[in-house]
Parts: sequence; structure tokens; C-alpha cells
Amino acid sequence: MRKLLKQYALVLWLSLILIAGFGSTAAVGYLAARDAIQQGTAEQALPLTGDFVYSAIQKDLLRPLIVSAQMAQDSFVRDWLLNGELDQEQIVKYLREVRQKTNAVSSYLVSDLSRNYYYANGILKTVSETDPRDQWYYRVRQIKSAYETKADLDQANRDNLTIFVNYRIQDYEGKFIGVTGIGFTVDTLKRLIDSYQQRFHRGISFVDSKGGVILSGNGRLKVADNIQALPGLKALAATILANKKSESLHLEYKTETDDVLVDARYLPELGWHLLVEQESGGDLKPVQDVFWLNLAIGGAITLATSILLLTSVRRYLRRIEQSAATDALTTLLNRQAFDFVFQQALLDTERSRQPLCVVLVDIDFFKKINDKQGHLIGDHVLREIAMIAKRSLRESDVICRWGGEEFLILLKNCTLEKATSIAETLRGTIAANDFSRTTSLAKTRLAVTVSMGVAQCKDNESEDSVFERAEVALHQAKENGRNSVYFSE
Ligand code: GH3
Ligand code: MG
Ligand code: MG
Repeated sequence: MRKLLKQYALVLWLSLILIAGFGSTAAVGYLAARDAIQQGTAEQALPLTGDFVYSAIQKDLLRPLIVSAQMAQDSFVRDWLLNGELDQEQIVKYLREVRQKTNAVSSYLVSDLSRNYYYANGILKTVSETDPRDQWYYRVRQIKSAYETKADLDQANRDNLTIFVNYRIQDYEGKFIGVTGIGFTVDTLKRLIDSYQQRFHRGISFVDSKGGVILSGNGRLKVADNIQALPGLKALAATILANKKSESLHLEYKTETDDVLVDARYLPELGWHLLVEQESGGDLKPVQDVFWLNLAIGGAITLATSILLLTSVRRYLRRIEQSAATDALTTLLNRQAFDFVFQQALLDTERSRQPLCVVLVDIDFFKKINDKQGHLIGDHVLREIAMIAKRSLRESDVICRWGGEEFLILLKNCTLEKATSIAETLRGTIAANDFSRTTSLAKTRLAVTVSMGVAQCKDNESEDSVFERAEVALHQAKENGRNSVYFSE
């Protein structure tokens, strides 16, 4: 395991470096994008949404304000009040016409002298200081400004939140003589909030001066909630409600799951506060997606690189191992590798008491082949003899390139007699082979013969001794005319 780790340490390190590189690049990119988005949200997007909503409200409020102002300053209205409210049908008709023309839900006039509440269908009631529902009138009576806008539940149209513009009527000397105005629903406002919420994924709500939620899209805040009691937001409630200036406040609070950015501004026309909220993680989804995608691509590249590197390192290592053990020309085992195999075979023989033989093979007059036909043909002959030998031996037998044009064959579990016979067969095969058939270099038939010396390992005999005996036998073969097999007794 340690060896393996050592061999593949390079691959491991490279993978770690790649992973670290890809990971940190993705993380840095993600953090930079997140900061930019959060800053953009807090400083631009939320205030802009606030501005949009605010200007839309102002536009919606402006027309009712003008209409109410015209009603309060209409000389017909003032004269009718000053002349003792004689023909009530006239004022009712007037109120009905205003309501129709302006599309308002109600139009009304309260006379300070008679305390009659006139509306489009006649006299609704007489306002009384003791009736809580008439408190609005006594409040408007006291105010310094010319009008007030007030959100209230319409008594005639109960479920609808209605905004009333209560305008003070004064006579020609400036004396207060009554209140007139129209009421209109906030349906358009509600629709506006919903559409903004859908488009920008932001919570938009209106809160009254006591913190009660009056209008809200389907965001975090619900109608009838009070921001002074909501977890997280309650810490900011005092700041939000105390703000009576026109600038907006940029605030932030935490819930259990999220950080929420808030843009809060005061709407003096209504006495309300407009809150635009956004979870700071809300817009981060695409950035997070890109982060994970980057990480996945980085992982895939790392994996592919590691696999490629691993396979080439493996192939390289295997090639090194092989080239250390094999002969490049014939791909047979080389002498060093053979030594190891031979030692193992000797031990096996001692244990199993099976005979073990060696055959030394030397090509006859090889120098001549080299000299006459050239080294390339010489190489070709070496390769082909190696191949013929490999083909004619058993799987368990081992053959190696012993020296220049000498081969050594190890025959396991094989008597001297059998080994000599195998050697003889091999000699015959080689002698009968036309070496020119498998190469384009030789023009005419090319015959090559070999001489062999065979020896069987004796009990406790040394390696050198066996080889020496095989060499002696080979010498005999050479001396006695070559192309023959001799064995050592
Ligand atoms: P003999 O063994 O029959 O007595 O004669 P020989 O000509 O084979 O004599 P010797 O064994 O002395 O010659 C060996 C020659 O083999 C010398 C060398 O140039 C050649 N030789 C050794 N290795 C290679 C090789 O890898 N390629 C080629 N082409 N020739 C080689
Ligand atoms: Mg030789
Ligand atoms: Mg030779």
C-alpha cells in the first residue's frame, strides 16, 4: 500500500492541486458575485422598487385629492351650505354626479351647522361627537392643514379598504363650515403590489403609524400582523415607525433561516410606512447554480486528468519493469531476469525432486551471417530463432537470451533424455527453416543452424557448474561439425 502510494503520489498531488485550484476559483467567484448582488439589492434594487411603488401611489392619490379640493372650493357647495342647506335634493344630485364621474366608491359632505352627513343617496346620518365612528369628522375639524387622507374600512362597502380624502370647507371669510371629499378603494394598489412581488420577488407591504400591516402582497408579512410583534422585524419597528422624513431607510434583520434586507419609507399623504423586503439569499440561486456547475466541471476535469495521468504512469511503470527484465530485440527474458527464474526453479526441483535441465543454444557461424548479409539480417535471424524456440516449447519452460547469439532454455520436470530429444527437435526445425521468407531483406534462401549443449541439474549442484557442463557439451557440438546436440552426463 505504501509503495503504491509512493508510486502514485504524483497523481494524488496533482489531483489535490487541481481540486484546490478549481474549488478556490469557484468559491472566490461565488463570493464576489454574492457580494455584488447583495450590495446591489440593498443600495439600488430595493430603493428603486420603493420609488416605483411610491410614485404609483402618488399618481393614484393625486386625482382624488384634486377632485376633493374642487368640491371644497366649489362656490355652489359653499353657497348651498351658507344659505341654510335648503334644497337637499340638489346636493345629493351633486354628490352622485361627482361619484359617478370620478369612479369613486363614495362621495360625501358633512355640514358643520346641521351635522348632517350627505352622500349620493341622501342623508346617511347626523354625526355625533359621542359616536366613535364619527370621530374622523371631529378630527378633521381640528386639523391645521386643508385636508387629510385616511385609510379606513368603508362603512358601506365593508370588506374593502378605502382611502378617504377629507377636505375642509371654508366660507369666503375662511371660517370652517364642513367637510367634503371622496373615498376610493385601493384595489389598484393591491394589484400593483402583487405584480411587483411577482416580478421582483420582493415583499411589499404598507404599515400604519402603529405598525399594523394594512396591505401586503403574498410575502412574509400578512395583513393584520403588527411589525412590533414579528420576530426579527420587531427590533427595527421603532426605527421604521419613527421615520417621518421622505428619505428611505436601508435596514437589515435576521430570521431563523435568512437575512432580510428592508427598504422602509414614510408616505406623508397616507401616514403609512412602505416596506420593501427581500431575503438576501433570494437572488443568489443563479449564482449558486453557477458555483455548483463550476465545481462539477472542475471535478470532471480533475477526474479525467487523474485517470489519464494514472493510466500513462501505469503504462510507463510497466514498460520500465518490462524493459528491465526483457531483451529488447527478441522480447525474451534477459540474463538478469533469468537468474532469478533459475534460482526459483532450482529450489522447486530440490523440493519436488523433479528433474531440471538446461539447454545452451549457439548459432553456427553467426559472424558470417552478419558479415555477408549484414547486421539487420543477423538481428532478424535472432528474432526468428527466438520465436521458433518459444513456439516449440511448453508454457512452463523458460527461454532467455543468454548472450549475443546464445540462448538458454530451462526445461522443468524434464529428464536429460527428454531434454535432448526436445533440443534435437528444435535443432531440426531451425535447420529446416527458410529465414528469408519472413523478411524482405534477404534475396535468396537463408538457412541457419544451431549447436546445443544439454545438462541436467544434479543434486546440490551450483548454478555455475550446470552451465559449465552445458557449455562443454556445446563445445563438443561445435567441434564435431556443428548443427548437432550434445549432452553432459
Ligand atoms: P560459431 O559460434 O559457430 O563458432 O561461430 P560464430 O560466428 O557464431 O562465432 P561467435 O559466437 O564468436 O560470434 C558471435 C557473433 O555474434 C559476434 C557478434 O558480432 C554477433 N552478435 C552478437 N550479438 C549480436 C546482435 O545482437 N545482432 C547481430 N546482428 N549480431 C550479433
Ligand atoms: Mg557464440
Ligand atoms: Mg556462434
